[in-house]
Amino acid sequence: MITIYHVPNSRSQRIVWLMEEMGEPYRLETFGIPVPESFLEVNPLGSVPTITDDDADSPITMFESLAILQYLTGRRLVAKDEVATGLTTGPLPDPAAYAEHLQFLHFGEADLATPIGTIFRTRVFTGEQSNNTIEDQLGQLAKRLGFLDQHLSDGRQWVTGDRFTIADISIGYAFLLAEFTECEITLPPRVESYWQRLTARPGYKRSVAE
Ligand SMILES: N[C@@H](CCC(=O)N[C@@H](CS)C(=O)NCC(=O)O)C(=O)O
Repeated sequence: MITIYHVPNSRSQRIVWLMEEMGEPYRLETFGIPVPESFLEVNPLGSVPTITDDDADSPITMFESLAILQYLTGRRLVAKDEVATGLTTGPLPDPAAYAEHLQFLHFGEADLATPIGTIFRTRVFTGEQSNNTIEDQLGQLAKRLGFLDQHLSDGRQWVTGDRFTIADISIGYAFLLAEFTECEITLPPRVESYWQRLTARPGYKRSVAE
């Protein structure tokens, strides 16, 4: 069984969402930030998400949300599970599709969630509501959202085409984080519609109800 160490609205939301999409049972250990001292025995960094997998030959503990998304789908891909196969993209038979998948999977964290998180942390931990770094990060976010809007202009439903994948979970979480942290970004129209499609998914709804 997979155990997810979970702080609601944090990046562990990505993992709960994936498990709901896959329909795989999981166990939640839910807490808040600052994380409890006992959690440092599981992950000395104290960061969420962290998962443990006690179904593996020897127990596995891992952190980093996108790596976990890849692990949880990857291990079922190896087992030829159809649902997980639909949610991810491997290197064969189409390297171009694999490259696009990996690019947008990481775009969700590196290009979207990280600057949003940095703005939030700056405001909470330094008390500064506006400074040159925050302005710069907001400018970067506007540029990246504009790019995403353009990317969606061919009418695709999901970021890599007609198939919903973990890249959509990665990006979708960034919008949830923006809402939760009240980051003053405006989603361009096609990105806004994409966000509506994401939040309409039963798997998303179940994950935020947890
Ligand atoms: N890149 C990491 C970021 C992990 C991260 O920063 N998590 C935050 C919550 S969203 C956290 O654990 N904060 C608690 C802390 O740093 O003490 C990932 O995607 O998992």
